[in-house]
Amino acid sequence: MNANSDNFDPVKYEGRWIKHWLEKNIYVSITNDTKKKSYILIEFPYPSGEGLHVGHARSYSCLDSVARLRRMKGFNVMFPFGWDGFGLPAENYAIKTGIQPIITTKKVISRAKEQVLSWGLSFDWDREVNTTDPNYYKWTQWIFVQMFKKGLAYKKEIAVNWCPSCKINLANEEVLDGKCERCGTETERRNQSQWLLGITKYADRLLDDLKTVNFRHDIATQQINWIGKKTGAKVKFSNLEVFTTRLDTIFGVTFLAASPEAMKGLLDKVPEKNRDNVANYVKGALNRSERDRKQKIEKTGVDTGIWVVNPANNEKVPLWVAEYVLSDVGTGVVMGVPAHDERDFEFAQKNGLKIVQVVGGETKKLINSGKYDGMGMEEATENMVKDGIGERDVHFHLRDWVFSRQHYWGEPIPMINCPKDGWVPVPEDELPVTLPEVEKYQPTDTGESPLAHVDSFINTTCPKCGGLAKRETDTMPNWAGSSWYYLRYCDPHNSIGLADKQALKYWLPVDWYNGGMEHTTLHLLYSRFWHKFLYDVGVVPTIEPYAKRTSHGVVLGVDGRKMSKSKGNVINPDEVVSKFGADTLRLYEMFIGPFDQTVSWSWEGVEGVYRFLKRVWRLALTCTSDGGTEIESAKRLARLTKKIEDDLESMKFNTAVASMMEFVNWWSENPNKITIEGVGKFLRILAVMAPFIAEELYQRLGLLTASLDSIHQTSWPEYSEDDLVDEVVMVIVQVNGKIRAKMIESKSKSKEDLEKSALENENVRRFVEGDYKVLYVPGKVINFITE
Ligand code: ANZ
Repeated sequence: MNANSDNFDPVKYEGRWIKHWLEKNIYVSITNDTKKKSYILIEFPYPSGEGLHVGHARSYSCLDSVARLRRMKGFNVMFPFGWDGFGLPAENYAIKTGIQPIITTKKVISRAKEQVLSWGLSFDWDREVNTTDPNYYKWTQWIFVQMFKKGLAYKKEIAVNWCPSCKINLANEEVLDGKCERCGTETERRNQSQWLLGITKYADRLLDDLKTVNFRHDIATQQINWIGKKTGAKVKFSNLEVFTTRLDTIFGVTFLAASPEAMKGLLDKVPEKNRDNVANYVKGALNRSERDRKQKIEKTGVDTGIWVVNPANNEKVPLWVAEYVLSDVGTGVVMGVPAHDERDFEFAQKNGLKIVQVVGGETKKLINSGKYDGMGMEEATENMVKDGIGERDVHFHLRDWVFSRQHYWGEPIPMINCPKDGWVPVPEDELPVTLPEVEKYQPTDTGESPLAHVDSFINTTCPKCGGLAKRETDTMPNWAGSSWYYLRYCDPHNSIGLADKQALKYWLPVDWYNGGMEHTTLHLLYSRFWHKFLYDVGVVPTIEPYAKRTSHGVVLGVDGRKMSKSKGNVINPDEVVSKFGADTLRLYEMFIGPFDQTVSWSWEGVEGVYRFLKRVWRLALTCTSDGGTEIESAKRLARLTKKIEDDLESMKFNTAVASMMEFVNWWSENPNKITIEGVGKFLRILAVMAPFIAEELYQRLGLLTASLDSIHQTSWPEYSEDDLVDEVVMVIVQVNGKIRAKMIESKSKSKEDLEKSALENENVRRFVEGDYKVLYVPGKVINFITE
């Protein structure tokens, strides 16, 4: 055997193993297997001209190691992959190259597939899906039709966010600080007739059911805030309704303020002498972007001359129009309580309005409030509602989802507009409505879909009356196909349903879903909504799609800045693979830093990992000890096995790699202490992180049982508990001083790690919502303080 480490040439053997693994089908998952299932999911990529980047490689490699670990531990693991092919990145690439999106998308996907294959990820390619495949989007359209039938899809003229650069209407979730989330251009408001999906009907369930899943704390919090449930009351001042969270302060109302949008509809009620002034103010405000208005520090406004009656004390208060009142919050009209609301205070001060205090300083009891004096906030609200001053009401920040896009590269919305019958869905047996080939797929300046110019597509007959009718020309947003792809993976070739019920029952919910933080209030929320709808119509067996959700941090350039072509700091993963091999790329990206944190690239780090692998290569091939048991190495291997298991399951990929390195350091100092059997164990552990070198060495050393095709079919090394005896302690977990769990943990575990493990416990997490502090008495008690 050649023990020379100079012949360490990963690039040479990696390609061979990729082929071998594909041929031997070693990563396939079988539906309804008797083994316990584990469904591990990473967000499928959208193909853009740039190819996949090191960020993809990082999260994929990390979750791949979990999938591999669980597979070796005897789980029937499904780790699928696919392509989110519709949408802007693909369309923009097609526009740039002047080649039809259907062609560029295929090309880009096949290129990306080569990349993914080269990384040695253990995907089950039999389950590959592609959202642009008519056999796939047939079901995306089918779901839309079901929503329409249940009244959840409806068309309405609304103000939409228009990105003048992408020429696209965006959902609220896609606008960040008034700017397009993709290109950063400031968005404009436009009125347009759009399809909307009634996600708000699911707001309460989307909120409440978060308690049934294990989402990372900040992911759950972001969703809670985005849904933004506010409990309060609605009150009528004359004919004007306001929404308030502080009904108890109603005796302190000194004015009402309407948003410019709400005022627009009230102009005819404005007394003649004020009308021009008010109309001018409204006009000026409506011309400004939402963002400007939200940021505006100065609280401007105009007195409308209208007086309304406060139902609590029958006093008259003036109605103003003011920019700080937002059209999409509550009813668009607020009751101004300057003594107790900061925004109202600024407004009153600037405009010389009265300020009346109605809640006493220290006691926080009501004053100046007639018969309610002396009551606390809750008691006063309760009584005011009883007395009919206002009605309890709930408001959400969440809005219905704008689902129309006037773009070519998306699923056609399967609807037909009949002059007689109105909107009629395309009959299910006529789905899919395939996207026609067109000459011009560029978006138009008018905001009309490119399909609007394709007569052969538009003109059709009404499924109800048979008369002449027109097809909808809008397409779906790029979030459509991804809202249910994890269901299709369960049964990707089904032609009579979106997936077989038994298959869904077996695989759902997804056990672990990892993806970008930026999708928290977009894809993640949307897909939870679709899933709940599909549950209601009896298609899926669970109320939630994902049992667990985690997110990864971003990989920055060596300069610590976001990678971008213009900065010239983009690291191409292909370059790393062709120079060092995929194992180095994978291990380095696991090692680079804590998984959920932002990290910077370092070539020294890459080289360090490469040297580590080279060392493993040399040590394994020069192992001479072939008999007996060596207590020290057995113990070390047992602990390593346990450590890697624990680290991977708790996403500490970096410390997992560090432990491997530590072991190898010891090994190189004690080359005779490890038997060939020990080397085999070590390689089986390494196999989950660096699958190529582990395979190559295992087979070279002749360790593979004849009945198997790969080290990746072997099982995870076993160890005896005796070998582990590291000191353990029992840690008590409290939330606000109440005992919620007890954990047996290694004495050396850090506070941060204990905190994480504690939060993984359902009984602890349930009680920890919002911000919290942690008090830790080492080795004894960990206490979460949430109040
Ligand atoms: C009177 C009041 C008194 C309010 C008080 C608050 C405190 P938050 O506070 O963020 O939970 N509001 C209602 N509609 C609005 C609109 N269209 N634009 C701007 N503000 C609006 O949100 C609820 C409160 O926001 C409501 O309760 C209302 O002011 C204001 F001491 O009513 B409140």
